[in-house]
Amino acid sequence: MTKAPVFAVVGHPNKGKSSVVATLSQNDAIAIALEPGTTRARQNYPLSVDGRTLYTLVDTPGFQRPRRVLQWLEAHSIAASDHPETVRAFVLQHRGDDRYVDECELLAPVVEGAGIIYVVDGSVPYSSEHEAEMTILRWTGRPSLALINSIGPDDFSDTWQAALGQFFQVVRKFDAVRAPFEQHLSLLRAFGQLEPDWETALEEATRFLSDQRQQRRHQSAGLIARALEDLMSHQEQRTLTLNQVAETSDATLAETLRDRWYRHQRRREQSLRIDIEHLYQHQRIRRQEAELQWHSQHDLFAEDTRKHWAVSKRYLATAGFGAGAVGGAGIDAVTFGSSLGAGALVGGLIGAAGSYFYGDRFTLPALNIGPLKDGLKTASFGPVQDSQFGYVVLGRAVDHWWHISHRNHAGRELLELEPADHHWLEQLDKTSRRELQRAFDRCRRQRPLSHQGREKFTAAIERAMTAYDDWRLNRA
Ligand SMILES: Nc1nc2c(ncn2[C@@H]2O[C@H](COP(=O)(O)OP(=O)(O)O)[C@@H](O)[C@H]2O)c(=O)[nH]1
Ligand SMILES: [Mg+2]
Repeated sequence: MTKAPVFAVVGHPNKGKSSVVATLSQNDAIAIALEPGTTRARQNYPLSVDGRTLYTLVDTPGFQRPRRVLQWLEAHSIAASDHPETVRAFVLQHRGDDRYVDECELLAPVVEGAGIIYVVDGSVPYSSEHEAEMTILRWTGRPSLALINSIGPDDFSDTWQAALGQFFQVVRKFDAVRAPFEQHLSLLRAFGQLEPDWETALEEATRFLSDQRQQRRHQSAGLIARALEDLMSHQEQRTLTLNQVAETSDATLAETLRDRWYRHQRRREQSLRIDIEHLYQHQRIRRQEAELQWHSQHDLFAEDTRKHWAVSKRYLATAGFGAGAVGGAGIDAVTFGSSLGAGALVGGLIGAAGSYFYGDRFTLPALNIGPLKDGLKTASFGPVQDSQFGYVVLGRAVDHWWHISHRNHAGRELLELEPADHHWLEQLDKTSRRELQRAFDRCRRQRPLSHQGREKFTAAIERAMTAYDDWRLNRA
């Protein structure tokens, strides 16, 4: 097996070198700072899949004294044919020399065989002060690629392109923070073209990464399916002695169980978020998201939450919603208006009809107190009977997944999850709609999904994720 390629990411301080390393090595632990000089020693960041290193990125300090270095090189070179040797001699002779610590650190991996990724900021004008460092890099004779990464809003990439083209074999625009995954792959392929020794390894790397991306999508669907099963079937229970029954009012009991139920649902949703983030190797995302909310007095989902994530009546009709329970009466016959009063009443109606409610608000479970048995009574709260709950949780989960799967590891901005203004599931095919609704129905009856049932549920969620991805793409 050939050795995995190594790329040294070099350039001026504070131009996005560490950001490029973070993105290409899928590692969000890399120091990216506002202050120049964050990186003093070079640092290796391998990208591994299944314990195998596909390639390694080397983060380096920026050039500090390129003109001095070039002077030295010119003074010690006789002909162009000795340029790579002269650079090597420079590094050997100046190790430990305080003046050239940064240059030695960044040139060492290159003279040891790394390829060069030179990073510049295309939002500031090109200036000839870069020519010394570009010349040094050219002298190394290593395969080289320049990236124009724009940090600010202005665009001077044309002049950059013209200048860089004279020093580097390939010049690409590459936004370290926003470049889509396909561009990461395309960079790797470009490097494979530059260095025949790396072509096979990098072809393989792009294949591994594409497969991994598919797998992660599938695994995410599985994680979302599990969370939905938990959330939709969750029940809080409490067993009371006769004394306790006498001392505790139904209202208090309902409140306690309901609070515990809310808390469980919120925690479970949070753990799903973290699982998805870790799956994509995002370990330190700061996230802001409205919690699942209810109007606690009425056991109603907060209207905002519902408005943004619930599905429409038309959607439900095509999902096989209410079949059987509603029968010939038609779906609209069981639609209550928002004029309908307190949650308790609504809850009662739902319990009685064994059906759903999808008016302008939607309901959460009612308290259930079982019969006396051996001097004990069992009170329970849940599972939720309203399948809109499932659609809300699903919508929020898919939206979060989408942001994570498209986020580069250089991203440091707060992840703000805001509700969509669109019934995104309307893109989904009918079969998937039915699979989702069927799974929700089983869960709310606390009937665990069979292995096959879960596979179908997961597949439907995965198609919903794809539909959402397409919808986002078309909107962009
Ligand atoms: N908006 C934006 N900011 C970036 C981009 N790349 C880097 N930055 C910012 O530029 C600064 C320097 O980035 P860093 O990767 O640490 O540069 P380095 O010193 O060359 O390693 C940081 O504040 C980054 O957040 C980019 O593509 N877009
Ligand atoms: Mg850095």
